[in-house]
Amino acid sequence: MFHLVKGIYNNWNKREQYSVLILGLDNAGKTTFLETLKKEYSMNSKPLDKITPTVGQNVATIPIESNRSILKFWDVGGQESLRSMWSEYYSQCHGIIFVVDSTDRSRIDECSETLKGIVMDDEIEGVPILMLANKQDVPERMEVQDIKEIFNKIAEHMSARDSRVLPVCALTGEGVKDSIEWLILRLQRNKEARPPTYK
Ligand code: G3D
Repeated sequence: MFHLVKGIYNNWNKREQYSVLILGLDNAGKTTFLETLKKEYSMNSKPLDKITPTVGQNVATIPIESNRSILKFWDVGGQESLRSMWSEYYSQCHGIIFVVDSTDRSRIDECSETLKGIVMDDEIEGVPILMLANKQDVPERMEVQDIKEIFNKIAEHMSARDSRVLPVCALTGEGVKDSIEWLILRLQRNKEARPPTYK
């Protein structure tokens, strides 16, 4: 009887878990974005001036929809030496956030080549991709429209799937929650194509 009740309780209590990769070149603001996200969802976060370059991985689990679902974010580091490891995470991921440093004109080609490498990988077929034009607080930034143009060229290589470019400022949090809300909707819509795991 105990096992039956426990089984029913576990089944009733199981939560959908979506894994989201946070990718982008080093210094794009991935870790800052993740820490700000944790703060926005009332979780413990590091002070933003204490962030150091990601060498291993930063992982954060954020409950959403009154705890009925979980988003698990993986910030796996963007230095060139670490990028070859990204593909190891592709088969398990339900969504990708690609963070762009809108102030770094000198690396925009490298950024676009890196993104192209991601979208061409068969393992992420159908996975929604959210591209964040970060550091929009800096006056010398590239405009979102210019970044969209770069992204649209890459989108030609993608099969039909959800993708969007949104402006954010990870440092102040502007646009951060809106961007996640966009992603949550797509993850849920994509549920049948790529089922969530259960916890
Ligand atoms: P990464 O994890 O992608 O490597 P970080 O990037 O999160 O470590 O951020 C790299 C630098 O960019 C940090 O500055 C961080 O404060 C800054 N940064 C991140 N997001 C924003 C933003 O929205 N606006 C501005 N102005 N700066 C941002 P430092 O000086 O610590 O290297």
